[in-house]
Amino acid sequence: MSERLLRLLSERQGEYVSGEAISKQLQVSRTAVWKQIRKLQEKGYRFEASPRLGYRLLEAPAHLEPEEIMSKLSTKRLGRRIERLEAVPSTQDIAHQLAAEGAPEGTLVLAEQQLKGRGRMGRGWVSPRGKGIWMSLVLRPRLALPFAPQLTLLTAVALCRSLRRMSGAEIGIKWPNDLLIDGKKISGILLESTAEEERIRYVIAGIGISVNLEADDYPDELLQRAVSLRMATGRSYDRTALIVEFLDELEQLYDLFAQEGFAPIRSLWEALSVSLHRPATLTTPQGVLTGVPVGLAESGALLVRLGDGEVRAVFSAEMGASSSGR
Ligand code: BTX
Repeated sequence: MSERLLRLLSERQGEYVSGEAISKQLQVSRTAVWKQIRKLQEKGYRFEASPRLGYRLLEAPAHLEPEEIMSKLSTKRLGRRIERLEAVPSTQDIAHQLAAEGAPEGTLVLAEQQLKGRGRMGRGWVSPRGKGIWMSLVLRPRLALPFAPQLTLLTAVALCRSLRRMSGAEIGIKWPNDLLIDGKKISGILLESTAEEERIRYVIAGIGISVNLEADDYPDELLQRAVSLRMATGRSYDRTALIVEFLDELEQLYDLFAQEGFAPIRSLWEALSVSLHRPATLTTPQGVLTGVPVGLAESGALLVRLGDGEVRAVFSAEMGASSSGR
């Protein structure tokens, strides 16, 4: 009920709504409304209450609140269960545990701070308290394991489109999953899959967005390569609004993918990519390749034109120097 109450009051954007109107709309007693208001106040919401006019929402808490996120979402599945934690080693571990216990698709784990946030290949992810979005989402796609990279690309497209809309910044995707502004990383995606006989059981999509970090939140050596939305655009952002925009976008693309396959996602990715049509060095498990990435294969692999004209599909690699630094 507190989710519906919040939705009602925030839709009125600071206007008063009478206690009677609220109790009618939510079909509960006026005492029940008052009790919910008290509960929300304890969580950091500020309301003005007038005996004549009713209630109006003045301010939402600065920390992330599952009810508030859910009250604003338009999704059917993604983010319909949210676990919010203060400080954890990594949201990935919690999401794995919940998924193994049967948590439904769309379950979201959010933390204000990560003490051991992780990137790919054993790298770390800087996750200071209250400044960014550090979250892991449980997905249960009907997909064979070799196609899992398509989901990484799909997530990058959803993240890039939603962050562009909210910030107006020129954000591009560096293959396979980094989001960059002017060559500096603002967001990273880490997909971890669990499979049984080549079929995916579940995927944990870990997403880190450096939202309101300032220069001294990063170790010095990272400042060359990393930037936050706030540092890039000069203003701070409401993290709840960014999460809502991203989950709404992701669910739409995820449904499109289920209905029409990877082709429409591939076109969207190619349009947002900053990795295509410029020479790059790719360090693959099989060795180093130099060539020009020209697009994506149906599988999600990167197509690279080599010096002799051959086009090679690359499934996993570190993309180096020529397009932008890591
Ligand atoms: P990646 O391996 O592509 O990127 C890791 C690299 O990114 C680091 O080595 C460092 O250079 C840089 N980096 C570290 N922290 C930041 C930051 N806050 N902003 C920008 N650049 C940074 C990308 O891995 C995948 C990252 C996923 C992070 C999410 S957060 C929620 C979930 N939980 C968890 O432990 N990981 C995921």
